[in-house]
Amino acid sequence: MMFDKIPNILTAEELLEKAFKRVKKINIKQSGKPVVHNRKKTIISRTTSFRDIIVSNLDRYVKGFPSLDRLPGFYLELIDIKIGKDQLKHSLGAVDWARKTCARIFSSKKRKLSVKNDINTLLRFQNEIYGRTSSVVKQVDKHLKNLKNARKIIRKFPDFRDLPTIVIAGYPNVGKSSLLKVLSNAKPKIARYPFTTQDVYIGHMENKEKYITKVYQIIDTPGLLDRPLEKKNKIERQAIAALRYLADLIVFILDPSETCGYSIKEQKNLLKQVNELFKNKKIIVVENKADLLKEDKTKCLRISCKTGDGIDKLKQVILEKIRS
Ligand SMILES: Nc1nc2c(ncn2[C@@H]2O[C@H](COP(=O)(O)OP(=O)(O)OP(=O)(O)O)[C@@H](O)[C@H]2O)c(=O)[nH]1
Ligand SMILES: [Mg+2]
Repeated sequence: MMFDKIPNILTAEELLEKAFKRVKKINIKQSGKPVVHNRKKTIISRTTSFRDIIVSNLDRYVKGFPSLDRLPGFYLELIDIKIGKDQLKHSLGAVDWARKTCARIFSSKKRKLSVKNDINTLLRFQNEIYGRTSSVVKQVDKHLKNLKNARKIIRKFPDFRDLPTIVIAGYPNVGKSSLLKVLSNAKPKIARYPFTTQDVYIGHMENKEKYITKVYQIIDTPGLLDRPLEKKNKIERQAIAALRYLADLIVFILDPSETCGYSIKEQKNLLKQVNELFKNKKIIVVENKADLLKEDKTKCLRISCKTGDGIDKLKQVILEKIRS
């Protein structure tokens, strides 16, 4: 998974504490050398290690994040929705600035950290480096916290594979997650209220084709409401991003029973919007909850995720259409 590389990120206070704790353990005892010499060596070594710990940690943080310019469109969009692309870039930039500044603070004093100096002079240089470095790290505390939070969010991103992909979409509560469940190995949360699904989820559907088992990726999305793109909230925007960046085929679900809580008119308006937004994508429209309605005047494929009616037929249509 591409996001496993992001290391655990410490706040300014935690990072400084870790560095101070570690350098305190350094005590140089070269036998045959005078005590003063060993004390001086210890001061120099502690200061150098302090710098190394701070700079290498900040460096790991920045490098651990995937390069935003090279990220697949869907992930970039998810980052923008959940974290804010510009905010993340800004925080990465700030932490990188801190790394460079801490390295420079040390280099400017490095030559003075010499055993030729007396202990008090060495201690003064050490304290200057400790003090200035600490203040730089504290200055970017807000950004370290942003990165810590971003890591938490990014690590939960679903792991998409490069497979033929079917995205299920429709109004809230129409049975999108129920369909994912009957078509794939996934076990999504299903409930009687709208907006049960708040993130994009994935499942895999296997199909034996000649002598090989082919795998298809099926994606369940949060419900969409019939309103202009710019009015859609963060949860809906994830569904739009999945349709835009991941879908080779869209399965759009209608609920003519209206037990979802939304009229069929609203649902059809949304279908129109989806058709317009994704003109070049293949789309299958299905009516779910066929067990609740007897009428049969529609041209749509009718299914019931509850009884399983029409599911095999739908699977067949999906496979034909995605291969065409
Ligand atoms: N009677 C009947 N109920 C169904 C059918 N499919 C789903 N349901 C019910 O409809 C409700 C919503 O199902 P979900 O699968 O959670 O719907 P969803 O579209 O994923 O909903 P959100 O994630 O909130 O957008 C649940 O109470 C399901 O049990 C069906 O074919 N027949
Ligand atoms: Mg759902």
